[in-house]
Amino acid sequence: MLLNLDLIVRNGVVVTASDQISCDIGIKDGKVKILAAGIPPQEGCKEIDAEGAFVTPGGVDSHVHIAQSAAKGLGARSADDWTSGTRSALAGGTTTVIAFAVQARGASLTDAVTEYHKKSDKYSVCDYSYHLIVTDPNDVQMHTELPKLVKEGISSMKIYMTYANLKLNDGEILNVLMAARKYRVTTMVHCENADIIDWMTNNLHERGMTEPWHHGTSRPPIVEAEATHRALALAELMDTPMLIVHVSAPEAVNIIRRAQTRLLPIYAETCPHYAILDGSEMRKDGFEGAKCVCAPPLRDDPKDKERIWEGLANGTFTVFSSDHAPTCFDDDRGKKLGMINNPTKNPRGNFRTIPNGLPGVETRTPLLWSEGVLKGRISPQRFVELNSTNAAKLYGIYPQKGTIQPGSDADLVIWRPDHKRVPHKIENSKLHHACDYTPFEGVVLEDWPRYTILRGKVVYNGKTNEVLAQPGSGNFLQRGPSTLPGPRNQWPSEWRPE
Ligand code: DUC
Ligand code: ZN
Repeated sequence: MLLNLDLIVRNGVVVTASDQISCDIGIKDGKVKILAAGIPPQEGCKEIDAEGAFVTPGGVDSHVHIAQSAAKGLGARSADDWTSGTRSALAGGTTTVIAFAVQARGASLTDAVTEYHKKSDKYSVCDYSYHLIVTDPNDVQMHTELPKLVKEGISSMKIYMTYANLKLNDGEILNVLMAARKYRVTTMVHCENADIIDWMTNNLHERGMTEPWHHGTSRPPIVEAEATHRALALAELMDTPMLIVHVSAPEAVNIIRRAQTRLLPIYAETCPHYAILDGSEMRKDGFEGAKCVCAPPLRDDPKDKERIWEGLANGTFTVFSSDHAPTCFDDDRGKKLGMINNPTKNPRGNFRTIPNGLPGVETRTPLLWSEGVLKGRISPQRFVELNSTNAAKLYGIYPQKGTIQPGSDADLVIWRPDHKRVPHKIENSKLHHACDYTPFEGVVLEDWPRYTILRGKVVYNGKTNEVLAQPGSGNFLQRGPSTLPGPRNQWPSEWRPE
């Protein structure tokens, strides 16, 4: 049988969101051509022996901030540019990232996209796309620019309920949701109540309570739960799908689960830091806690992490994303802003001026694999769903991305076979991002990708820890509408969007 293959991955246990099958993978022109046991050797074709190890689809990280300034508007600088951020992605088994093109208030969505192409196109080493961050949903933007961008393959937008420079009020959110429904755009929402956070932050400052962990005090679970409930009410009113990003509080998980049980098309995302870390990180010595200031915050009750794992196992969470938002610790335009802009001279800094966010694009997949699958919390199929397939479906790139089947891009992660697995300690010095720390320093994993393959090419070799792809080799992905369940044509009143 002459298949003219370029690469055969032999003896793998190929995992998809539904199945697990022992077979070889034949790859031609960057695509999976055949899945079969015992593919005959092909002349001039490279081979990799997976030695009985799991082979999973390349990761799709649908929430990364690369070369984007931090949401608090403090003039913080992203540690990563598109090359370092996407090299880090490949080294951790992620072959596709979806980052954010931010509309400045009063400016156009198209300008945001044009600017972001300049930062990414010649520099990305993995495949990529952008969500729009909408800060000014006026008629022209929603009904002239948005449909044009949808035609160009940008089929999702994110909105915020907090941050002075980004937040929308409920009426503006309804404008966004109406357009999202009309043009079949997936809407992502950052759910935290802005007024409570502002009030609490001012009050804590008046009392001199500015240490890093009071970031958590200022936005307790109820802040996330209230906004989540409100966002879901707006989605139900408009009968349009919605994904709640970076869910951290069990109170919010319960609200989401209830909506899903009512069969509303509500999706949810959580992130490694909410499953692995807790609020004690922000109480570390000196200013160390600033490394783990993110929003929503890490939660104080260590048991909450198990609630997150429950949601990952039982299907409440649709996707597991990194929310990679790196600012360096030792940088006057990074976490140190919390020491520099510190009017009360608190020796442990001022949480209000610490940029929010953690790095994590490289550690996301290995953490979910090791802490989830290898520790028996989730099945390999559920891992694939959370790590790749559901994001590809929700954001309109399935089955090109997110699975292993004939015709799909040959994006693969080859893990180590049982007999070759060695503990892998996470150390920042081994990571490929440009951030000077990882919040997961010292966490010991049971495995790390042995190879990452992007469109049929080995782009990361785990033995040497080398990323082999060149800047500009990543493809911009034109995306279509979500293929997960959408509007139901049911409304809570006589009102209809059209
Ligand atoms: N929170 C955000 O809202 N954005 C980026 C990172 C974070 O922690
Ligand atoms: Zn984010």
